[in-house]
Amino acid sequence: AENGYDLWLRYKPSGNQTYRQHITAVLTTGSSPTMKAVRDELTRGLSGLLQTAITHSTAVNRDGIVIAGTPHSSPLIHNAGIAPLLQQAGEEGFIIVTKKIGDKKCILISGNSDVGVLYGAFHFLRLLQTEQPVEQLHIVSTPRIKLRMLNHWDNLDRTVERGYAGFSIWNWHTLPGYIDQRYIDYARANASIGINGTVLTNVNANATILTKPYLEKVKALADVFRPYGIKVYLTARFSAPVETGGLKTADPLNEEVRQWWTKKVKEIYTYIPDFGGFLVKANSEGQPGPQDYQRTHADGANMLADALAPFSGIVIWRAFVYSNENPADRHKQAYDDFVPLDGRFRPNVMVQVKNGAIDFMPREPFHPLFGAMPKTPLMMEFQVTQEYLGQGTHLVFLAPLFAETLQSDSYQKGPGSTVAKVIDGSMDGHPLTGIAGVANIGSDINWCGHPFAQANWYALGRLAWDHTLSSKQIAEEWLRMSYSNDERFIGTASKLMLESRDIMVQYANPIGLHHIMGTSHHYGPAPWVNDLNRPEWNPVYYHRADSTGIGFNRTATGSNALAQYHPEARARWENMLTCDEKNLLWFHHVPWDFRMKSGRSLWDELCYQYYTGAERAGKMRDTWQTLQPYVDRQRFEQVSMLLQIQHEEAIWWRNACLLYFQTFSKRLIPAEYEKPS
Ligand code: GCW
Repeated sequence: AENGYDLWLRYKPSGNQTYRQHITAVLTTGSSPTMKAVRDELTRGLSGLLQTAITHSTAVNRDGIVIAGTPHSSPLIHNAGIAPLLQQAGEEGFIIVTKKIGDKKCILISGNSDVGVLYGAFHFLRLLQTEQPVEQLHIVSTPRIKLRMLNHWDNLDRTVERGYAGFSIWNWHTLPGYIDQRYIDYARANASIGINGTVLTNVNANATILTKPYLEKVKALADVFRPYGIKVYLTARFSAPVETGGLKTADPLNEEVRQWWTKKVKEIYTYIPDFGGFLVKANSEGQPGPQDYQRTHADGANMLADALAPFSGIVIWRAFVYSNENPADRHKQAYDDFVPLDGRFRPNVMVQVKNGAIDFMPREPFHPLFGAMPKTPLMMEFQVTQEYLGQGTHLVFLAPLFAETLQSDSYQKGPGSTVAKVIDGSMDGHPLTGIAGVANIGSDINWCGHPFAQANWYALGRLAWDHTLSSKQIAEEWLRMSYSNDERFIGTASKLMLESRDIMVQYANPIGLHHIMGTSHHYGPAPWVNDLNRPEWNPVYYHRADSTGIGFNRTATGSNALAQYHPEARARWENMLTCDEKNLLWFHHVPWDFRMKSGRSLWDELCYQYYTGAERAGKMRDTWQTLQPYVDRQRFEQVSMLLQIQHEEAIWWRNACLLYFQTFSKRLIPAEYEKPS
C-alpha cells in the first residue's frame, strides 16, 4: 500500500519508454561516502523508474552511460571539457550535460564537490520522475542561499512543539547505538531538495542536549547526515552555564561564563568536527538571555560567536523577541530591539527573522526588519509546520505564502529592494545567507501527517535553493513525483494546491484579521477570548472589534508600527482609503460601513469572504473526488477525509467569527450568502 513513507522519492515505473534508450548504465567515480550515496541513489532511482537492473560500467563502452563525479576524482570528467560550466556551478552547485566521450553519447552529472554531484543526481532523477526530455541536457544550477535549513522544535522527551505528525523522529533513548533507517531517509529527502543544515532541538531549549551523553547521540546523527551534505546545529539555552555548568551567572561579559562556552564548544567539535553552530532564542517568551544581565542581544550573540569562530561555526540569533516587559504593540518589539544593534554583531552571527512581525499568520505583511539592518546578515524563518494554518488537518500549500514574503518590496534601497534580495545577500553584499523552515516532520508513517503537508517541506527546500521558482512549478514537480504525471491529474491538483492558502485566509483570517485563533493551541476560531492575563495573549487585542468597527490601528494615530517600514513600502498601507485590502484590518480600525473596492460595506465584505472561503473549502473536497482515478486508494481516502474535516471546520470558522463579530456590528448577514451548505 502507498503509505507516503517514500515522500517524493517513490521512483515508480516511468511512462516514458524512451528513457531506457537514453540511459543504459551508471558510472560513478570516487569512493567517498557521498559518492557512495550518489551511486546508491542513482541505482535505486533508475532501477525503479526504468524497471530494469542497472549496469555499473567502469569504462565508456556504450551510449547512454550516466557518468557522475567531480573532476578531482576522475580524469574522465577532468578531460570532458566542462571546466567553464563547472566554474558557474560554484561550491555546491551542479551541471547535468549531454556529452560525447570518445564516440559515445553520455550524460554527465558533475560538480566541484561530491555533494554538488549528489544534488545533481537527485535533480537528474527529478527530471525523469517528472518526465522531462533527457536527450540534450544542458543544466547548470547553483543555490542562491548558502544555509538551507530545517529547525526542529523537538524536545528531548520526543514531544514536538507545534508538531502535528506524531513524535520526534530523534529517538534519544536508542541513540547512539541504534541508527534508525529513518535518519538515512530523512537525509536523502533533504539532500534531494538541497537542504544542508538541521537544528535538531527546540528553540525553547533544554541545556541537557549540551551534556556529554547527548553529544554522543548528536554525533551519531551527524555521522549519518554528513555524506548527504547536512550539517548539524543545536539550540543553546542561554542559561546552560548555570544549569549544567554549576556557575552562578550566565552573564555574557563574565569571564568564567565565556570560558565555559569556549570549553563547551571545543568539546562539541571533538564529537562533530563540522558542527554548524547554535540557534538561540533569548529573552523571548520567558527564555533566558543576555537582557537578564542588562546586556544586549549583540553581547549574547557575540560571546557565543567568539567561542565558535575558531571552528568556523556560526550563531543564528533569533529576532523573535516577544516579552511582557514591552507593553507597546508586539509588532514593534523586534525592530525596536534589533535595529539599534545593526553593525554590532560578529561576522559569524546571523539574525534570524520570521517572515512577519507577529507570528506565522495565514497572511502577514513582511517583517519591517528586512532591509532595515543592512550591516547584519538576516536569515529568513518560515514555518513549515502549520501552527496557525490548520495544523495536521487542513490542506494549505505554503509556497505562495513564502513567495509573497520573498517578493515583497522593502524599498530600503529604492524600488525592487525585495525581501529575497535582502535574504540572498545581494542587496547588502553579505556572503552569509540563509533560509530556515520550522519543520513539520514527525514519526507518522508519512512523516508530515497530512499527505499534502509533505509539499511544504519540499517547497521550503526548493525555494531556499532558488527563490525565483514559481509556486506552480514547485506544486507540479511535487505532484508528479508524489502522485502521477497524468496531465489531467496535474492540472486539477496543482490548481487546488495553489488556491488553498487563499481559501484558508478567506475562511479564517480575511481582510488582514490575525491571531484570532484558539489561544495556546492555536487551532480553530476563538476571537472572543479576553481573559488571559497578558493583553496580547487575547485575540480581542488583535481584532479590536467594537460598535464602530474592527481592526488594529497601526498608523500614526494608533500604535504607529507602520513607521518601521520605509515610507514607500508603507504608502500602500498607510491610508485606509487606498490600503491594500488584503492587509486592511492589520493596519486600520475600519468602520463597519466603510466602502470596500467591491462596493460592499466592510461588514458585508467580511461576510462575503467568510462565506466564499467556506464554500471554496467545500469545492476543494469535491474536486479531490474527481481525482480518484489517479490516486492510490490509501492516500485518496486520507485526503478525502481530511478535506471533509477542513470543509466542516471552515464552516466552523465562518459561523464562529461572523456570529461573534455580529455582536459588535449589529448588522445582518446578507441573505444571499445564507445558502444551505
Ligand atoms: O509561534 C510561536 C509558538 C511557540 C514558539 C514561538 C517561537 C517555539 O506559538 O510555540 O516557540 O513562536 O517561535 O519561539
